[in-house]
Amino acid sequence: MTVISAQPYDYELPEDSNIALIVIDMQRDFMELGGFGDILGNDVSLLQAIVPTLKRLLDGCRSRHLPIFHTTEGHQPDLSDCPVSKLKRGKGKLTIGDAAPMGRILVLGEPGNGIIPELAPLPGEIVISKPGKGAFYNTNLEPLLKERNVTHLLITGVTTEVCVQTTMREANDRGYECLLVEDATESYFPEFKRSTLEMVRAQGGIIGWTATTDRVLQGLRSWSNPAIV
Ligand code: TIU
Repeated sequence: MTVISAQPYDYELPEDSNIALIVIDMQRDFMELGGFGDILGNDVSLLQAIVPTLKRLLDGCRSRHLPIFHTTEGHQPDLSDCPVSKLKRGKGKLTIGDAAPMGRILVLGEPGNGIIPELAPLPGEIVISKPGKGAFYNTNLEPLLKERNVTHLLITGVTTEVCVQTTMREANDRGYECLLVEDATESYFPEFKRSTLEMVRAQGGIIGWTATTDRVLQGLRSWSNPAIV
């Protein structure tokens, strides 16, 4: 049994479990000026703080041979997968699909949709394009996790209370044991991040667990991917 020291209590990885890392939406659209996060009126510089920590976690998970899934939020160029409600939301001057400094906003394949270079996926890591906030909605994430017998998920990325929390709730309802990595997720609103961490682990871990990157890496030292050994 591998144990990660977490809140509200230890997060356990029994012998027959398998754990994967999910990195949500570390794309230029949310991290840089001129992207979707910026046009919604957010201070995108706040999200930069987690990049070195998330890189350290990613490298640690790579060295332990965890399956790694990256996601990006984006839409087909014809926007056929974007609900009108999402297009209209916010009443801003620019919206999804409009031309902006990093290409068309939140459109797949545009420069803004690319994952930031520091966290670029390696060959063999899976990149899921998702049209919604949750990574399970209208994607093939669940069958890919099932193929790999994944039972436990480390959840990271941006933003904590939007795509990260939505994904964690979707995963929790599907039976995955989820741990949100506290210093590998960030929000444009520090109080929303704090609240999300609290609501996830409240009521005996109603949605799952939270722990720091150091604790996760410490726990994973004794972990071997059953598909590798
Ligand atoms: N606006 C905001 O906080 N987030 C998003 O729109 N998407 C993600 O969280 N990825």
